[in-house]
Amino acid sequence: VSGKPATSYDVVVVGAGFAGMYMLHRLRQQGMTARVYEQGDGVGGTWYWNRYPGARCDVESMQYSYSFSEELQQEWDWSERYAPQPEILKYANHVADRFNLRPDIQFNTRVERAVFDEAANLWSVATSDGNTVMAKFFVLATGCLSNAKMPDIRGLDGFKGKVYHTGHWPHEEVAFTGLRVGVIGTGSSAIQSVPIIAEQASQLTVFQRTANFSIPARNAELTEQERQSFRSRYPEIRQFAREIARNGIYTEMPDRGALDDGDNERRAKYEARWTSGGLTFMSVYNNLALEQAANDTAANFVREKIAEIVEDPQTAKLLQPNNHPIGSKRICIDTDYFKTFNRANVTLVDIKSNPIEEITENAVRTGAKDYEVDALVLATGFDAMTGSVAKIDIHGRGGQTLNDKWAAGPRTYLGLMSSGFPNLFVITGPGSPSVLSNMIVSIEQHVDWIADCISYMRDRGLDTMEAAVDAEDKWVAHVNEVAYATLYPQANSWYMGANVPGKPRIFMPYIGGVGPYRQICNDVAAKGYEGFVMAAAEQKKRA
Ligand code: NA7
Repeated sequence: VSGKPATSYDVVVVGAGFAGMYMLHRLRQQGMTARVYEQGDGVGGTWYWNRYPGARCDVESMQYSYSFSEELQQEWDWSERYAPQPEILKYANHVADRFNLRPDIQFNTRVERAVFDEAANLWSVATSDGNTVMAKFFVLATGCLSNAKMPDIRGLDGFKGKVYHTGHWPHEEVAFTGLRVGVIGTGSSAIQSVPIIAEQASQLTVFQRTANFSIPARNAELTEQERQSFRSRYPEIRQFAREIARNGIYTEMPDRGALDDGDNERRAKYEARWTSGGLTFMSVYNNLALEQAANDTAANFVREKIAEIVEDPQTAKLLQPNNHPIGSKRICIDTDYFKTFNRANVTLVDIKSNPIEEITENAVRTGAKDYEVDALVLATGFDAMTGSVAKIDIHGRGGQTLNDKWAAGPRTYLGLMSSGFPNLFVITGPGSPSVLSNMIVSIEQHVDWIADCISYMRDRGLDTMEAAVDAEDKWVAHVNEVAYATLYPQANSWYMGANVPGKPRIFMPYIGGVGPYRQICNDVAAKGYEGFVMAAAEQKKRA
């Protein structure tokens, strides 16, 4: 390759999930050249990797879908209230074909290193196939829950049976029939997969460190009438999700707090939400995330439900979360999770009071006893929000690495850029609503904002853009302040980085709500990208 000039693009995008695909589409519409690198051999990101049994989105399918194309949203038929992973992946593939995205996506290729060349104002991007390309803009569409976290448990490597991570599930069929299976972790992935694995396995042992709140999903097939009713109201629904809803989901907005109702009325409201199912359980009142006493009413309601469902009182007690406010860890929604523990072949093991000491060749060993298993499912989650960014060796101005800059926690302005790293955008990065929202709503907002910004720069002959240090400092302080006005930081959650040993405890997403956040981003743009420094190269280099 020596002597050959590097290929150059206007934009290099990392990741071909929902963010990367829409980013590519927007850039091409603007007549820009873009190259997307994707480590998987297909599109879909999180929905490409998370193929575990029972994987489905907990945002309803009619809302967990792109809104940028009217034809697409009118023509695509979602089959169920919550789309199962294979259907979401099919949708992602449909989008890739419909908008002819594949020619600009290079699959099976990781971006390993990116260095900002200060003389040329270009990013030099090195990929796992040994190539290096140049790009004016570098966009990380790497996803927030994409870097599967293996637990650091002694002996795991020596286990003789099969080991699966929910976030990195094999593409071929996995059969647990007749096997003794151990599931480690009780987050959303476990809560979705445990009821299904229990039906297949001869014996299922679930190792729980922290009990989680979960609400029935009440999944069902969508009728054509339901789909049509949604479609005909799409303009209103999408606008609400973008501009008004706090989490990007169309739902009734609560007008009162939990303690404004009497006991009976409150109970009736919780009961109604429990019966209708889904994430909107938390939006029955407007202060559940803010006031402990209000939160307790919802938490107690769910704890009572668990006690009603689970027959063995000791197991029920263990399944009742008791050390974090409801919602402060991402609330789960399930189909028969708690009921599964009534099955004779399912056992719950409390590894909080009795931690796993090691994994032997054929068992999970706690201080109390060995639990023999033939296969292990690690439902241990992700190094969320920053994990996939950190895997890329990114060098900004003065050779500073992003990992060094973020060593004490991510620092961004608006969750979009980090000072010292010109022309580097993060889609749904830390400091934006991201994982606290319907991801597709947040993805579309960021992609549109970034695409508009790039076109603004092109129109004005500007070469670089970066976050100003003071704007970034203020934003980081604001993100923190808003978070600490809520109950969220009380939980050892992945929002806080608390699930990764050694990761700094910082509340990473912006909790101010997607509507207000969008307004802030729009205002910043309207004021000529206030808080960002934009410049034209003073001297254009001679060829
Ligand atoms: P989560 O929600 O991070 O859950 C991971 C679970 O694994 C959780 O119960 C953890 O307990 C447990 N865990 C993690 N590491 C260990 C070790 N080392 N030992 C024992 N138990 C461990 O990941 P999910 O994949 O379920 O869901 C992620 C998101 O995807 C979800 O919120 C939805 O938005 C979709 P802990 O709570 O840390 O004590």
